Amino acid sequence: MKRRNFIKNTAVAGIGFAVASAVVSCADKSGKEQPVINTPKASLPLVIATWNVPNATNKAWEVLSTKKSALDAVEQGCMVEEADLNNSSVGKAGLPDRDGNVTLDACIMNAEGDCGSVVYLQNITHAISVARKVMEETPHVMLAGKGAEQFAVSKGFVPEDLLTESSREQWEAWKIKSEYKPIINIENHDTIGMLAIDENGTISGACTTSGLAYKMGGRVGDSPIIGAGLFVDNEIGAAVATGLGEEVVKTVGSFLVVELMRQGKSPQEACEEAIQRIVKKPNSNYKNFQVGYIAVNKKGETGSYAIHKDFSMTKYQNDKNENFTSDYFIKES
Ligand code: SD4
Repeated sequence: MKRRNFIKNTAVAGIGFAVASAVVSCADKSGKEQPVINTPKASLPLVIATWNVPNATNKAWEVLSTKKSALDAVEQGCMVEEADLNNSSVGKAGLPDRDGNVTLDACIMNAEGDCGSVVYLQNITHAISVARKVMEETPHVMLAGKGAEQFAVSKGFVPEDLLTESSREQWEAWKIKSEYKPIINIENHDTIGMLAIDENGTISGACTTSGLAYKMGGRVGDSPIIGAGLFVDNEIGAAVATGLGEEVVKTVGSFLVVELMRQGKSPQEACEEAIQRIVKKPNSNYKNFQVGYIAVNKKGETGSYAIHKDFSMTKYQNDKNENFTSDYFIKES
């Protein structure tokens, strides 16, 4: 299936929240038809996630349909990708750093503005659930490395080897040249960032990743950093990032998207401006890396935008689970 076209995934019927919305496309400056995510008549609840992750949004929707919270929905949705051995950038089977260690970053944020995060977590698949425990059961916001792992074990998480045979083989092959180059898009799914709004308009968000493949040992990206990889403000909306974390951190990207929405921009406009901030920086080397944002506002309108083509957003709304190719900055590519 070509991701440049709208991709329709599993439409799951039967879990009903009624309403209507519309998806439109429009022409860009060159006159080419471009997909744009737009929901003039937004409806709640809804779930959006970075990349093509229908199983994850399906799970989150299922959780919302049992009247559980948006926080439960994003946690359980992210867990699906963390456990998926075909996703090489999240949880178990995530590609390792250059020393062969799989190290996970994750964060979660609720409607009250509480948050929890783990960085450089090893040997525990469900980093997002550990992040939630940090938020709910410690006086802290962030736990790192061994301390995070010990905390997880103390809460009943069972340590396991996250480096699968396939990841090990890919790492061994990479070591032959040991060329470090961020991969622009990993086919179809990648770091998962998920935002959900329940029927009452309560927003939560989560983000989980194994970070950049073959990163330096000890490297931490944007995904566990509140304000960079994820930000939720229940009065305004929420945003989450994917791509080269260093660039997201430097512009405090997700916080920026939410603040732009506070100033009156739509989620789509806010995502576009946050990408512009990155590409317009002096000496920005943006042709060589990808960053993508997705966002939702309090009304349930959504947006997504990236530097390069082939970024996408999965949205579950109105009983439909769909994947939409995002609009992007570099039109000539
Ligand atoms: C990071 N933002 O560690 C993550 C990686 C990512 O799609 O999102 N890849 O920088």
